[in-house]
Order: sequence, then structure tokens, then C-alpha cells
Amino acid sequence: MSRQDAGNTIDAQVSRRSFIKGCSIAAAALGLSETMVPKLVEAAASPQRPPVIWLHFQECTGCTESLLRGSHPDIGRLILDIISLDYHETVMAAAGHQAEEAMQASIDKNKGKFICVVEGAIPTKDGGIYCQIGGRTAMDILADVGPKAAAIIAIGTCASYGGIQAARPNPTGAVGVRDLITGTPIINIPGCPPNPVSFLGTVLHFLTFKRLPRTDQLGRPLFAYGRKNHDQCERRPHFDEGRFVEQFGDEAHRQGYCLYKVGCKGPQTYANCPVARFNDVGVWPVGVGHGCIGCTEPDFWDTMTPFYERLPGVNIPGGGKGIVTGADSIGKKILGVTAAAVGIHAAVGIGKKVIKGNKSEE
Ligand code: FSX
Ligand code: SF4
Ligand code: F3S
Repeated sequence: MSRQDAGNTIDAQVSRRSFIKGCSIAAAALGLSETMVPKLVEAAASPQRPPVIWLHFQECTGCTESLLRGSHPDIGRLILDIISLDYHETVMAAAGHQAEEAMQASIDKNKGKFICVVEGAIPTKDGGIYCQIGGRTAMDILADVGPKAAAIIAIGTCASYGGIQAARPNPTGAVGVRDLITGTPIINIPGCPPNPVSFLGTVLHFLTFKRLPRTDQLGRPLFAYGRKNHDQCERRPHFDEGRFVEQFGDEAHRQGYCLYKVGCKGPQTYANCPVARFNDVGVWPVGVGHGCIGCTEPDFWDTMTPFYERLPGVNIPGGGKGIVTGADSIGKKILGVTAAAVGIHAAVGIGKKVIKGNKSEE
């Protein structure tokens, strides 16, 4: 064996190991047992890779960036290995008419079989003129492509619920995919940006079980959004014992105490951040000393602000004082906007209702 061949073999082994590791991470995120990993690997390694048309609308491209910059294992590479990315404006080599033709050719060839990923909100005001690609509005493109897909994955809070574009006063009438498309299975992977593991788990679930994972009433997969960050947070013992950071940089902050009083929205945020974590070093916002701003929740730019003031309506066990709703002027000030979020979560809280017809094997 030449040195070159030996190198290639090692590369292939590393790549295979990384491939299996990625599938194991996805299986764990999906709540599947180790015994299911070979089934996921088999589905992921199938030569019939599902075609994916990835549409970009109103957004910052952070969803794609966080996905493709992920590594260890290289989740971005794994995703690119298991799907056939036929159209993606950020990473494709083609441009202009050539790119539009590639998209059309893939849609014609794979009608009813491809996955449509939507990144970004869709402006609806004034005929949707505020986002146009190749001379067509985002509304037109989605109305054309969406119904021809086997399933739509709305990646990011923008595509799921409108995101920052839909923040008051929502000048372009931005909405999420589910506001415009019916009749095609749609799943939301919110987060600004979302965790790549949640996206990978959803894709692998679809490939393995031929359907999308079970969701909550907001269209989010339960495997990733079934629990609040607060209930999985490593600072939770401090919350339970009443040990709070009062000010960024104080001794309590240095000690890693709970960030609720400096604005953490973890008690009202459904996500898997404390478990899935981000980037090579396995961090998440609260882990590095910043409160959760609730980025997986609909309208969080309106309902979770001010970001650095405490969330009202939260039981604080410490000190025997119980409920602190409206306990100070800050709480009263934000009670109105937060009430909407609290209302939403009352509907999807403990014993969340699962959308029918979207059952899965897990
Ligand atoms: Fe939105 Fe994605 Fe926030 Fe950005 O593109 S969810 S603005 S991080 O990245 O759509
Ligand atoms: Fe963690 Fe925030 Fe909950 Fe405190 S309030 S336990 S920092 S999620
Ligand atoms: Fe977003 Fe909160 Fe996670 S801000 S990234 S849901 S910790």
C-alpha cells in the first residue's frame, strides 16, 4: 500500500467514525436507544440521497452558517453527505439563470419526493415585494415550490414564525411558512440560529422512518423542544436554592449562580440548548454567563424583551416568598408583552398536545 493509499484509508476510517458518531449524536437527541443507531446509519448511508431545495428569504443566513461551521464531528459535512443539496444560494457554485434552472430541473424530476428547507421569513405586505429572488417574490417561490415537496423544514425562528422581521411594527408583513402553506407536512426548527443537532435529528428521522418527528402545537419536534431550558439547566440548583446573580460581573456571577434576575428567559423557553450545546467546545448561552433570550419562541423579539429584565410570573422557591409576579416595577412593565408568551406556553406546557398524524417510532 502506498503512503497515499494508506492516507486515504485512514481518512475514510476517520470519516466513517465521524459519520457513525454524528448518527449516534442524532439518535441520542431523538431519544432513540443505541440499538437504533445502525438503522439510522443505514438510512443515512443510502445511495438514494433525498434531494433538498433550500430557499433563502428574509434572514441573516446565521442558520446556514451555524450548520456548516459546526464540527467535531463535522455535522455540516454529515448533512451534506446524507442529502443531495440541489439548490442552496449560499453554497452552490451556480449563479443566475443557471441556478434557477438547476432548481427547476430538480423540482420537475423529484416532484413529491424532495425536501424543501426554508430559511428566513416571507414578507406578505404590498404583494410580497420586499424579498425577491430572480425577479420573483418569496411568496411566489414558496407557493410554487412548497406544495411540490414531500415535506418542508422551516429552519430558524424567521422561517418558523417570522423572527426579527416580524417584530413590531413588522413593516413588511413578515410571516412564517406555516402561515402560508397548508397541505404539505411542515416542521419548525426554531432558534436564532437553531442547533444543528435538531436539524440533523429531524432529517435523519425523516430518512429512517419516512415521516417527520412528532411535534408540539407550535410545529416544533418534541425531541428537541419538549422541555424548557430551565428544567435542564446546570444552574438550576442555584435557582432552587435562591442563589441569583444580581448584576453582571458580581461575585454571584463569578460563582456561576442563576441568571434569572438579570433577565434569563429559560423558564419560558422550550429548547434543548443545555443538552445539545453548540460548537466544538460544547457551550450554550447560559453556560457562558448570559441569560437565555428565548430565541426558539414565537415573537420573542417582542415577548421576551427587555432581555435584561426579569421574566414575571415565575415561582422563586428561595426565601419562602413564592410567586414574584409583578413584584417590582420592571415586572409590571413587561407583564403585558410577556403574558402572550406565558399564554402560549400554558397551551403547550406539561402534557403538551401532540399533533395528530405525525406519529413516530420513538
Ligand atoms: Fe433568522 Fe436564520 Fe436568526 Fe439569522 O438565517 S433565525 S435571523 S440567526 O439565521 O433565519
Ligand atoms: Fe438556568 Fe436561567 Fe433557569 Fe436560572 S433562570 S436555572 S440560569 S435557565
Ligand atoms: Fe436561544 Fe436560549 Fe438557546 S437564547 S440558543 S434558546 S439558550
